[in-house]
Amino acid sequence: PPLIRREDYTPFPWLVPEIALDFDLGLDRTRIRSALTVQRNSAAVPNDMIRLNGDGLTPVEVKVDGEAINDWSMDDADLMLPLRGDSHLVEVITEIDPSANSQLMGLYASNGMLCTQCEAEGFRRITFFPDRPDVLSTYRVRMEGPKDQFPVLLSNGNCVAEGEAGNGRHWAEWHDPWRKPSYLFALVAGDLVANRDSFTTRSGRKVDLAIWVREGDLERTGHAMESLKNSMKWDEETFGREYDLDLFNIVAVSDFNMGAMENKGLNIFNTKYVLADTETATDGDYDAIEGVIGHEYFHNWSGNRITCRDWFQLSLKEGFTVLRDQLFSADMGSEPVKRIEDVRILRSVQFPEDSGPLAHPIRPDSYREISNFYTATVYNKGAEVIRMMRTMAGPEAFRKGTDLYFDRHDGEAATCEDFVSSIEEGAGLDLGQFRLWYSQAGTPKLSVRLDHAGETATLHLSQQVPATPGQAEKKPMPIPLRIALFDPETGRHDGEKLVVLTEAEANFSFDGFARKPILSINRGFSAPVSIDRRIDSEDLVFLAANDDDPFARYEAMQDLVVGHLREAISGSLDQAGISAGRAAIRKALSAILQDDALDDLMRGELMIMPSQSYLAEQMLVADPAAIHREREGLKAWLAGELGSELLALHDRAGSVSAGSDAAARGARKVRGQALAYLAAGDADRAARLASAQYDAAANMTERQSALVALAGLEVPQRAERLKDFYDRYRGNALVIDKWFAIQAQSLHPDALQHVKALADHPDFTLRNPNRVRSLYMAFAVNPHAFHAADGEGYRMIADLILALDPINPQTAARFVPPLGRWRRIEPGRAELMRAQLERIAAAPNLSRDTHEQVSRSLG
Ligand code: DPP
Ligand code: ZN
Repeated sequence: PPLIRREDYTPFPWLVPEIALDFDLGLDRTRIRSALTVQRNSAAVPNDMIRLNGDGLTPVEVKVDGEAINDWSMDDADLMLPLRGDSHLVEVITEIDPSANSQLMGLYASNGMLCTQCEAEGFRRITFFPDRPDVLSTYRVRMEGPKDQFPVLLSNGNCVAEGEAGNGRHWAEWHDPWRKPSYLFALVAGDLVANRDSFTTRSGRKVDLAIWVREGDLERTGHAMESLKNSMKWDEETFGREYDLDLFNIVAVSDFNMGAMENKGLNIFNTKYVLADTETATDGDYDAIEGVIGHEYFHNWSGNRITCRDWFQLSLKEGFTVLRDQLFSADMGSEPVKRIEDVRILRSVQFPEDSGPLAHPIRPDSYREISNFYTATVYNKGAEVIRMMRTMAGPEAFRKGTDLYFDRHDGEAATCEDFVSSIEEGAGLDLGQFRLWYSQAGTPKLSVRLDHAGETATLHLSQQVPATPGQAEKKPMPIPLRIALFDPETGRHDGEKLVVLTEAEANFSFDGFARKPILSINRGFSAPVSIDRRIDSEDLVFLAANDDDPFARYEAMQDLVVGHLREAISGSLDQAGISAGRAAIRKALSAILQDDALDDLMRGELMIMPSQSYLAEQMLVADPAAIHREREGLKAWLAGELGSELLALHDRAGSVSAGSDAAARGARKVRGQALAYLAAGDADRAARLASAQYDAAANMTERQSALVALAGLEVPQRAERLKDFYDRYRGNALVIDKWFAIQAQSLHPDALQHVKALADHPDFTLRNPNRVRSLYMAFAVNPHAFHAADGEGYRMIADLILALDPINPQTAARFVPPLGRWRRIEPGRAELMRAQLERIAAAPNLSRDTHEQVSRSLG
């Protein structure tokens, strides 16, 4: 497959101001007539041919200006037509089989309904079209089909006409007044019911809202609807963005590759991000729904009104929209807790990506398959980069920058550069050097030391940006750091400062310190860097107990544990060193358990141990077995030392854990954390506690955390409660996904055997992405099982990739990165991982998706 390069961008020689689509719908046979008005693009190099992208299509009929023609040709999968004049009407008929579309790209059948997914390049699987985001058209869509099978017919924009067609058939016509690229096209036809509501915008437009689901799911759409209304209001208040149609539809489908899709006026969602009630969804699920509903809604401006010029600019809409959804969720709930959660995801998913064979800048320079670039780097690091601009500008000036961006580029297909220039000008920042964040991959490593002499404290900073594939040499990046200097005796500081490191090395001096202060740095995680700080563990214990920046407090706790485990894992600690390290952690954790000033949501965050993947990331070459052993060993030791405090917390939280307010949610969170520690200690006691919690649970949050604890233990209650859970929720796909995932992710020594057996369970299928992920992604991120010393875990993931690739290549390719980490794993396992990648690479007919990921991983 060819390499596509950012620098090769050229505008398309033809404009397509209008497209009319006519669908004759059927599950196994849908016929599509499309009519494009095309005009020469005076801004492009003229071309007497038009290339209409296709994927797996054969034209049934081609007409130009009303006449059937036969001088068309195919170039691979694309349709090439000669066009000699300045404007033409091009009509093409295609026919597809939605029920055979297991890739879930284009138009496909799911549970008897028809739906679409067109981002990034799915529209070309429906009809021939210049399927690129810089070709903007207004869409008119007519669809017709059997009324009993498809009583509901939806597309983008407004329904302008509908009627009966005889023979039990009906039709509807939709018109979207806003120009859009093909990736935002959507169509849904099925037997659905709606939760209806409305929202009046600040300028008085009444918008009808509908969330469409299958009969029986309606009662679980309330939270999604509340989240939607909150999103609409928040975007008006925070970014000045108002909705621009009279109708906003959301449809939930159970077979979906992504989380959700922002199609204009017709968002299509994975059911996972719509359906919730307290019996079947956890607090985490509720938060995820709010975040994704917000995310897709916010795309209406950051993505739809202003879209991307080409797919290299993906972070233009995704990085910005992730930042917008993060700020929204922070405003709806706890800002510090949200920040910590976002950083945890960044560091456990994006940092490993940035230090491995698939590292790429947030604005990539080349790709073979764009689906492979919907990554944590483009999304989450992309959001961090824009957040840094906001930190440097301050929120008010940043808003001036975004206002200018929306004003200046509304209706356009824009670039990341357009965004940066708008912020630069609107916010009054110089972002010259800052643009390196768009072009350089890799997580900068920052070394930090604080010296003290006389009354002066001097902060020494140096940065190093590691080499990444294709980028051996790096330039220093501007790194904005929020810092504070604490007086160790008063426990206070005299105000936070922002320092921006722009050189490879620099010193910053601060006067007026009679005593050596304690440094709190990268407060709020102001820059997405990894920090190596020379700091005593007493100072970390101090910060973990006293820092007034909640993130910094969390970070001190993490550093304390990471620092200790790193030494313990490397074997460089003697008995005294182990005792001293553990004692410091015990002291800090105990302070967290006791601190009455902390709310439980925050306490729960502070209790969470650094993940194995984050720990592995700290080492050049990691031994997963040693990491697992030391991390679990520390947990078990803490469970023993702080057993009565943890039990008391579990008990106290159990008495206040009902309800949906922050206090109850916090109680459920610390309850789950307390149980996780206790389960590492005395197994019988933990099993009794967890079983009792499971049996008494009035909500999924508590039931799930109890089952997670039990699933990791070799106790009789394990099988009993797993069976109960399955019987209780049989038929509810989203909850059965949890049942698979809990077992695949468990700490149980036989987790790998359990996954093998579950693959043969009648409820398991490779055809549903949620189900595949619930078993195999959960397994691939379960280090002790995936990294089984004999390589069996690697073989299972390779087998999965090979089996799934012909069915759903986009989802199959997502399983390559866990194997791609091989260079950072100890040599014995590394060899076994590499061998599996070689085996995949040697398979015939590999998809472009999987082929690209495997060859980059081996390269
Ligand atoms: N639907 C995906 C998202 O919203 C891709 N745009 O991020
Ligand atoms: Zn998005």
